[in-house]
Amino acid sequence: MRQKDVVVCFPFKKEDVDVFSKNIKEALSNKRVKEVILVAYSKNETYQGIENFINTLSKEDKERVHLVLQKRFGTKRREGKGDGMNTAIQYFLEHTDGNFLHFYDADIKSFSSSWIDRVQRRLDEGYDVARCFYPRSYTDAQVTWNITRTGFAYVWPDTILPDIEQPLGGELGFNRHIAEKLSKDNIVLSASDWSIDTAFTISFARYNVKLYEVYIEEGKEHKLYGRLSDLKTMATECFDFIKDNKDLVISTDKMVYHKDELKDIPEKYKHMVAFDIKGSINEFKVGWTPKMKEYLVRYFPREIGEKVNNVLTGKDTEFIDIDLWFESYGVFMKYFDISDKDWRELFFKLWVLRVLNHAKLAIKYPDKAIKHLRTMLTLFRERRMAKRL
Ligand code: GDX
Ligand code: MN
Repeated sequence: MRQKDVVVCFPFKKEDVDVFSKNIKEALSNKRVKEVILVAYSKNETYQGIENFINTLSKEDKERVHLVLQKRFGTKRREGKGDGMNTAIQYFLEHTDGNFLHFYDADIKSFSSSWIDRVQRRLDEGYDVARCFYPRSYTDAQVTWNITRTGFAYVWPDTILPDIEQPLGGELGFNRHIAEKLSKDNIVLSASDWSIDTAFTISFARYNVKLYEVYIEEGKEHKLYGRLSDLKTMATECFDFIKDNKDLVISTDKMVYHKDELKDIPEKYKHMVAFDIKGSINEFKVGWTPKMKEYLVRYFPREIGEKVNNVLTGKDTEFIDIDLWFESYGVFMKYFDISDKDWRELFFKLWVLRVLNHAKLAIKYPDKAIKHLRTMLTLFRERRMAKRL
C-alpha cells in the first residue's frame, strides 16, 4: 500500500457545521490522506463549531487536523477565498511534507472520500493537476459560461483555456512542485478574492502543466443561491481578473490536457432552474443611477442602450443574445473599472440580461441551449482570431 502523502484543504467562511464536519471525516478516512488543513476566513460561529467538532475526534485524528486563520496575501483585491487558498499552500509547504495538496469546498453535501481517490488516481498517473467537473443544471454555471470561458476565448482564443469545462471549480489537486510555483507567483498571490480559481487556471496554462479533468458523475450538491444578485461579487471579481491580465501572453502548445468523456447529462439537471427568473427581471429594473445610464450611452453600441430601455419598459423579452454579449464584453474589457460602483452594477445588469436570454432558451429547448453556449465560445474565438490576422 502507498504511504499517506496527500494533504486535503477545505477553505471556509460561513458554512453548515454538520455538512462540513462530515466532509472532514470523509477526508480523514481516506487511506492516502495524511493531514487536513481547514483555512478559516475569521473566528466566526462556523469556526467555533468546527473547533468543537475537532475536540470530539480521537487523539491521532486531532493531530492530523490543522485549523488555521487565513493570512493576507493580496493587497489590491478584497480579502476572500484567494487569501484562504494561498494560506493553505503556504501551510502545506512549510508545515507538512505531503507530496500532493487537494482542495474541496466545505459545503458539498455529496462529497465523499472517493472524490479524493478519483483526483489522486490521475496525479499518480503523472498529471500535475487534476480537477473535478460535474453535471450541472442547464441554467446554472453562468459565471463560468458567460464570463470566464467567454473571457478566455476573448483574450486567449488560440489556447485550450476556453475548452476547460470547469475553470472555476474549487475541487482540485496538484503535486508539491506546482504548489511551490503557485506560492511564489505574484499573479496568484494577488488573487485574494473570487478570482483565485481563474488565477489557478491561467497559471496552470502558463506553467504548461499536464492537466486532467475528472468527471464526478454524482454531481456537486451544495448550498444554492436564490437570485442572480447572490453572484454579483463573484461575477465582477471573476471578470475583473481576466481584464486585469488581458495583456498576458499565454501559449498552451506544450500543455497536455485530457478530460473524462462527457456523458449525457441526467434529465433532472436539464430541467432544473438554477435561479429565480422573475425575481431577477424585477431586480434588473431597479437601481439604475444617472452614471450607469451615461456609461451605457457613451461607451456601448446604440443597440444595447435600446435593448436595456426596452427591457425596462417590458417591451423586450429576448434579452442579450450572444452577438450583443460579444459587443458588450469588448466594451467592458476596455472601460470597466472595479473600483467604480456604477461600472460594477452595469456589468452585473448586462450579464443578467445575457443569463436570462440563455435561461429562456434552456427552459424551452435544453439541449439546444447548451449547444448554443458552445456556439458562443466559437463566436468569441473566431471573431478575436480574425482580428489578429
Ligand atoms: N477561507 C475562506 N475565505 N474561505 C472562503 C471564503 C473566504 O473569504 N469565501 C468562501 N470561502 C469558502 C466557502 O466556505 C466554501 O467552502 C468555498 O470557499 C466555496 O464557496 P461557496 O460560497 O460555496 O461558493 P460557490 O458559489 O459554491 O462557488 C463556486 O464557484 C466559485 C467561483 O466560481 O469562483 C465554487 O466552486 C468555488 O470553489 C469557486 O471559487
Ligand atoms: Mn458552494
